[in-house]
Amino acid sequence: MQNIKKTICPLDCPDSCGLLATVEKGRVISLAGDPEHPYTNGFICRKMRRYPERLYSPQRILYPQLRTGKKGEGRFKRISWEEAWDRLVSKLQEMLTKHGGEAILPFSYAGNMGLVNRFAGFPLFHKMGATQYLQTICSAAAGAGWKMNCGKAGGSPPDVAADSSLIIAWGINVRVSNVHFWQYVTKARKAGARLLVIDPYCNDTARSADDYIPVSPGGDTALALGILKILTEKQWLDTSFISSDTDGFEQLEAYLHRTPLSRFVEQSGVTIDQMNAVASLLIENPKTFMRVGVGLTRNSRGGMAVRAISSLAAGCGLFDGQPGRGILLFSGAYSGDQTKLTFPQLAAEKSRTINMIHLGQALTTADPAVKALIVYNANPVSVVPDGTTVRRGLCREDLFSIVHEQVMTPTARYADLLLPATTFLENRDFYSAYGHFYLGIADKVIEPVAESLSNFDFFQTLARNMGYTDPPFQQTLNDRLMSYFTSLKGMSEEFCLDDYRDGQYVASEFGRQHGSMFARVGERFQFCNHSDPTQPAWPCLSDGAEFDHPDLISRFPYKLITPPNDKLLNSTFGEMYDQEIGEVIIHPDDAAELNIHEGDRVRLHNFRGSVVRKAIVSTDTQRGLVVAEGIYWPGPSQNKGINDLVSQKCADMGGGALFHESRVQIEPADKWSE
Ligand SMILES: Nc1nc2c(c(=O)[nH]1)N[C@H]1C(S)=C(S)[C@@H](COP(=O)(O)OP(=O)(O)OC[C@H]3O[C@@H](n4cnc5c(=O)[nH]c(N)nc54)[C@H](O)[C@@H]3O)O[C@H]1N2
Ligand SMILES: Nc1nc2c(c(=O)[nH]1)N[C@H]1C(S)=C(S)[C@@H](COP(=O)(O)OP(=O)(O)OC[C@H]3O[C@@H](n4cnc5c(=O)[nH]c(N)nc54)[C@H](O)[C@@H]3O)O[C@H]1N2
Ligand code: SF4
Ligand SMILES: [Mo]
Repeated sequence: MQNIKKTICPLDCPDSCGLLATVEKGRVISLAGDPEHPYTNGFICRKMRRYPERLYSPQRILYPQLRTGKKGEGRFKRISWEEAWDRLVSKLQEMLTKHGGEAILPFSYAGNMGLVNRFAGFPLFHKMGATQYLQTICSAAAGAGWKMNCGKAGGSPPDVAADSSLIIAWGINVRVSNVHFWQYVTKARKAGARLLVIDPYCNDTARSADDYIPVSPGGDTALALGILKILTEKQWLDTSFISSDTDGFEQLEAYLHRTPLSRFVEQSGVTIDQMNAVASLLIENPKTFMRVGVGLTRNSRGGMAVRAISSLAAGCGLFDGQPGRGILLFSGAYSGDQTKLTFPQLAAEKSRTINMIHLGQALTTADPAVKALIVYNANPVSVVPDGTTVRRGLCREDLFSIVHEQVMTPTARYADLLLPATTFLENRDFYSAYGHFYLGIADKVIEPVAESLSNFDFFQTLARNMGYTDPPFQQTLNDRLMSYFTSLKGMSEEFCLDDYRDGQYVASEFGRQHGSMFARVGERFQFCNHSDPTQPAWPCLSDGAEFDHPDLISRFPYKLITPPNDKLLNSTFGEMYDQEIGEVIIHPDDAAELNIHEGDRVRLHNFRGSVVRKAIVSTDTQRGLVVAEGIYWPGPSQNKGINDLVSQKCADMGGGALFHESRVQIEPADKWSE
């Protein structure tokens, strides 16, 4: 007998799909898109269609395990949960007595976007006085840049794009990382709209676009400001929106006026004709929708790029809420009281803070030293910058690493104590979205596989075993979920909490276009902002940290960016491709100079590390720029990952990472001994 249960995709993807799980004899046999979800519309990506394979994968972690081999070797023996609890409690208590809470470093991100499970460790870590970590790895630079200009205003509903005559995908590979937005692109194009892609390489989306602008990586500020200068000089801007909803335009205008257009052109990497062509498209198409990606912010000018692009959008009045006009970076659909999930009040005093992208540094040089690392919802060995240093840190004999995981990831292989985690199909949670305006609760679809525990059950039990009796540790999952749910603001007027049933999708009031996005939050767009003395007051040009570094340019002549591909979700699903080393796209002229041919194994290297990938020789990339899509697992054979090449330095704002700003040299791999 089969039955179908509703659930929600927990992965870190803007689309947060409504799913239908088909269950037979207690096993999930397939997943499909829910036709009742207004954004999913019955379709899901192929990654998620294959999730049942992951659920029952031979690489699934089924039981608690203790390391028997060397650190990183991935050899373990099974133990019982009783033994695991005993070891955990005695180890943590020893840490607290001997070294204090700051010797404990938690590390988690968004492997599971269910809000209760995502933040489940926070109350215990606050209680223990553990080191706090800044969750900067994804959207911190983008968020900080957006906030500086746009304050509390969120993004436009994605379906507005269906009525646009120009859609701009700016630094986002919609067909790979935001696939459901494509439905609006298709609808708009059927009515004659154009799709313009602005990206350093001709990605899947650009290949299907009407127009493509190959910006220099990190050149978006220059491009946006150059276009804004052209539009200002043509006196084309939306002066009524500028006066009704914005402040500080005169200062930015004065900067644009005194800066020659050639400087913007030069730093953007596009030609003056291309810049003029984009300006003309904006003039011809008042109904423009900008879908802006986080991808363009993963460099040392990333926060500034968001400020410049949103200034261009504001100059064109795209925030005015009129049909077909909009800009979407994050939906910002709801606001809830985060402390109902994290309980910072449990901390007796404020402990030190470490930026999560500095994990390598934290494990090798922090003073006082990190003695215990607790990882859940994340695969830091693969996703964190400077992987070489991270792995060196994890090999420290005096470090105790606890990893709560679903499958045998590169990080799990370094665990001293490895613990089995449920997947979203085995636990209840609450899911919101950052790319659209719906949320919902999904109950478990099947019982936990083997001895796996959800993050919530794991941390609640651990806290109680540690002897903590504070009220948050007595909560059931439903208590915590509902206390957060009832704190939420932003539901549409029709919503009534008492009538809510699992599996229902709740719409945000912001999911409807109604007038200026600033008027509805009672704020104004800030072209100029003096609030942060470390940032220029208005968007302006600056040099890139690694790309424009004079010492590095000659030694490492190629620029490297590392965007997602359609097989992996960050590093999730890596176990399905653990025999693949991944590819790197190289321009034919560069390949000829390097004597590299299609399909060759090539070694990318810099002073941080080296990685082997398979060459794709193609004009999809620019000269001097190589593109390595996908965070493949280092793999037992190579024990390396693409982030070995990436710096621990921060972006210009928010402490974000520089995943798209590394300098490398390239050699045929056979020149090196493996
Ligand atoms: N299939 C798949 N989907 C995903 C993910 C995944 O790994 N795989 N990751 C998920 C997560 S966690 C997130 S945060 C989002 C990521 O979403 P985004 O980062 O918003 O989108 P991406 O498609 O990753 O954007 C990467 C694009 O930005 C481009 N880019 C890089 N540098 C620059 C630049 O300087 N300027 C411009 N204009 N473009 C630049 C890259 O070439 C690439 O085409 O996607 C989510 N969805
Ligand atoms: N080079 C490069 N590096 C990048 C990026 C890039 O574009 N290029 N993108 C960055 C971005 S945008 C992000 S968001 C980060 C993402 O970094 P992470 O959040 O670490 O994401 P994943 O690699 O997907 O790993 C999530 C892990 O959590 C586990 N997991 C899932 N659900 C649960 C659960 O309920 N409990 C427990 N205990 N574990 C669970 C999964 O099995 C998986 O191994 O990576 C960043 N790293
Ligand atoms: S990964 Fe994204 S597109 Fe795929 S099912 Fe999940 S939310 Fe939908
Ligand atoms: Mo992300």
